[in-house]
Amino acid sequence: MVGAFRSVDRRRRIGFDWMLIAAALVAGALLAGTVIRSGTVGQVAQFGTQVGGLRSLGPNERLVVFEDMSSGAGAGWSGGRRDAAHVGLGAIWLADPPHAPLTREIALPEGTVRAVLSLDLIAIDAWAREGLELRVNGAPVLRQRFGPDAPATETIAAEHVTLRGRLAPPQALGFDPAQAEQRLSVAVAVTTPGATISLAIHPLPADGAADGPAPTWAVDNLIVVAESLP
Ligand SMILES: [Ca+2]
Repeated sequence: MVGAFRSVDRRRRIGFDWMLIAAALVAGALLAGTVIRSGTVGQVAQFGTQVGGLRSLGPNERLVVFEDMSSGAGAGWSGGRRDAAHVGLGAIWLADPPHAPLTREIALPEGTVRAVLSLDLIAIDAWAREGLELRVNGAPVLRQRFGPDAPATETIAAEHVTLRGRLAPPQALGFDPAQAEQRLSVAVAVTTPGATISLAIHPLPADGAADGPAPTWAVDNLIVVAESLP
């Protein structure tokens, strides 16, 4: 986490407790890919302030989780393991075994009125319309299928939840040189979240298929920002 964000120069006349998070994964304005949104344009404000492509923290916002897996983080997940063996993918949190969901309970500071979670879901190796479902506090909010002819991202309306994301084009990044990885970057804003947020990622079998072995997948760049009232 050290070096991943830095204090803003005070000469900019903003509070010295402001920080910039190196979160191109959240902003990603220059990345090609498919943009996914639920909610209206006006709800963009739900995701906080972006300055020059970086997420900036306001005086009422706190960084609760920042895990790019470059250090030994990730222990909060229900299972899986850190993998840093593939330079193209960097350090990631591998679902292991891949058919098991990954879940995470995230405690929020007292008085949190909104939490913004962001993370990358990475489909590795051969996917043929199998998918991943993201759940927040038990409610499915997004389903993404991967593979050559996978359908568009499916977002599911849930109370107090606004969502956006970006599906990057396939890139061969390491596990199997013959296969391309796919990365979906998701941000979820949750209002009145309570004391904790539960996050779960469930593998989905291909449409119409019985449960079977799941392809390999991973999580990376989990960031949680909590906002309280002034
Ligand atoms: Ca990483």
